[in-house]
Formats: sequence, structure tokens, C-alpha cells
Amino acid sequence: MNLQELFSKMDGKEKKKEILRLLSLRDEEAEGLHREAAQLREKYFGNKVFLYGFVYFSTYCRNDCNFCYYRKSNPIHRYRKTTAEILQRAKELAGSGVHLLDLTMGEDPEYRKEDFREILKLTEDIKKETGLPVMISPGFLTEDQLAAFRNAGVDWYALYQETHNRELYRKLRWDQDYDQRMEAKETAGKLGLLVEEGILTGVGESLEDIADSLLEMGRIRARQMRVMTFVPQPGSPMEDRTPADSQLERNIIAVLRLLYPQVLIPASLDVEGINGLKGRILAGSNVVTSIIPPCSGLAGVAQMDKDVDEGGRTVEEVSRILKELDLSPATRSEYQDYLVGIRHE
Ligand code: SAM
Ligand code: MD0
Ligand code: SF4
Repeated sequence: MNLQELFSKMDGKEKKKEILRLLSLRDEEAEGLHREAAQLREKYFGNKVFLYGFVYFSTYCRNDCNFCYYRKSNPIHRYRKTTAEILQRAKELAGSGVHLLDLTMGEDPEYRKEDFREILKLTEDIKKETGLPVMISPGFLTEDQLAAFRNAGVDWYALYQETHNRELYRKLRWDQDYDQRMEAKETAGKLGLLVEEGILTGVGESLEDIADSLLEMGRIRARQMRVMTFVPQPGSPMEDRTPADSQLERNIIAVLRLLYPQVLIPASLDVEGINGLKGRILAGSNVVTSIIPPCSGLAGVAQMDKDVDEGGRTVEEVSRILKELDLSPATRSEYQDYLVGIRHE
């Protein structure tokens, strides 16, 4: 019996034990796990991979997350792009062949004004002019704000808990309420938005914390599930933490694929840049995120400028690497058909 079949027959306690075992695999055993996950991706998605364009349009933030470069108490250079410029970048990305646009900001008080009036209008314009599905990552939203974004045509709401261990959460997002953040995702789901949940690894979590998170992601019915290895940020309280390699992140990707074979699992270019892509795809990812137009003055979140202006984080470069793995970017309509399918589940 393969691992996926085994999982589907297990009760909660057995499942957790098996997750813990898989997370700690290394070397050839880990490779075996990743191979099985990649086979499952192939079973459900063929040789097709989805590509997400990333537009981090304001790096101003009212929050003070301990892991983040853009926390409000870090005295860094910040930018806020005008809506005209954001639309322009979105169109460029769409033209380059991405399947979705991820509109991301810090919790910028300026753009949060009047219940995001300007951003709502911008979202409508972007949908109209590009015809692409849109994800928003604006931080916490109230029910009314979520409904307004849904009415503006938004498809996805991304809001990452980072961990589902409340004590650890208090050390990471120390100035934000745990339950409010979880509830925003449940509300979004009820309103008909698709939800992306995510965790950080390398922030002092235990394997058991990770196992709990993976089960929690299923419980809240997230349709996209991400893990990112923590990248220490200059000027932040966690800057001296030793950075972890990507082994655990790749094991988590593989276990997510076994637990939830049909969900979207990103390989983010925002952790190790373009050189980290293969390993994550080989572990079972089926979405490449953090594709950024070169020389646009737009940044990543965990890796502000890595590979961006060199053109490493482009559709072209990603497609070249996918080809080496006998994979290729999906078509626009394949991605849109996938969304129709999960909406009707
Ligand atoms: N400000 C919004 C928020 O925090 O929800 C949207 C930005 S969101 C895309 C930022 C995400 O990037 C965080 O939730 C976290 O998972 C990830 N991130 C931030 N800083 C990071 C770091 N230093 N290393 C790895 N991931 C990081
Ligand atoms: C990424 N830098 O995809 C982006 C970001 C926000 N929805 C995503 C963390 O890696
Ligand atoms: Fe702000 Fe998001 Fe960074 Fe937290 S993770 S400080 S909410 S930009």
C-alpha cells in the first residue's frame, strides 16, 4: 500500500505519528518520500505547474511581526506604489504568462483608509484589464471588507497563521490576535473566497507543532497550503537565528501532498530564489510563487531583491527549469478550470 492510501485509513492519532516520522526523514528516505509526493502531483495535475505573479505594492505596515523585515519598528526604506503603477505592473506580469496575480501589501494605514476604497477599485481594474484570477494578501480583514473584495471579483484570500501553536504565535505575531486571524479565514471561506493558509519553519517550532498545523490546514479547508523557511532579517529581533536549510520545508511540502493530493502547494522563489525551485518541485509543489518583474522597483517579502533584477524570478526562467524536469506551465484556461472545479467541491 502506498503512503497516501495508508493515510486515508488512519485515525487522527496514527496519522499524527506517521506525519512525525515522515517529517524527520533525511537523505535517501526523504528522497523516497518526495518521489511519492511528486507522483501524486502527476496523478492529479499531469505535467502542469501553475505560475503566480507577485506584486508587493506597499511595504508600509502598522504591525510589528518579529520575523519580518517590514515590521513597523524597523527603520528601513519603504515604498508605496500608486494605483496607476500597480495596474501597469499587473499588466506586464499578465503579459509574461502568469496564471494569477497576487496583490500584497503590509498593513499600510494609507491604503487601508476608507475600507480599502482605492485598492478595491484597482482590483476591479486589474481583473477587467488582465482577465486573470486575483489573490489578495493585505493582512487581516473584517467580514465587510472581505465581502467587498469578493464583490470586486477577488478569488483568493491569503492570510498565514505562521504556526498553530498559540504560544509560538505570540512570539511571532505578538501584536495580533490569534483567534481573529483564524476567524478571518473561516469567514472568507463562508463568503465564497478561496483561502490560502501558511506556516513558517525554522522559527523554533517542534515537529509536533508542524504536524498540528498540517492537520489544521485541512480542517479549515484551505485550498492552497504553504510553508516557507524563515529567512533572518537585518534589524529585526530574530536576525541572529541560524537559518535552516530547506530539508524540512521540502519534507513538509511532500507530506502536504500526501495528506491533500489535490490542493495547491507553492514552491516560493522568495526563500532560496530560483536555485531553490527544483528541490521544491521535486518534493511535490505544483505552483511557483513570487514571480516578480525585473527592474520594477518591486520587492519580495523574505528575499527583497534576490534574483529579481537579474531576471531570475520570471516566467521565462521558471519555464526553463520546469522543462528540465519534464514539466511545463499550465495554460490560463487549465488554471481557471481547476478553480471552477474546487469551487464546486
Ligand atoms: N502583511 C500581510 C500579512 O502579513 O499577512 C501580507 C504579507 S504576507 C505575504 C507576508 C508573509 O511572508 C508572512 O505571512 C510570512 O509567512 C512570510 N514572511 C515574512 N517574513 C519572512 C521571513 N523573514 N522569512 C520567511 N517568510 C517570511
Ligand atoms: C511568495 N513572497 O509567494 C510571496 C508571498 C503572499 N501571498 C506570498 C509570501 O513567496
Ligand atoms: Fe506587516 Fe505582514 Fe510583515 Fe507582519 S508579516 S510586519 S503584517 S508586512
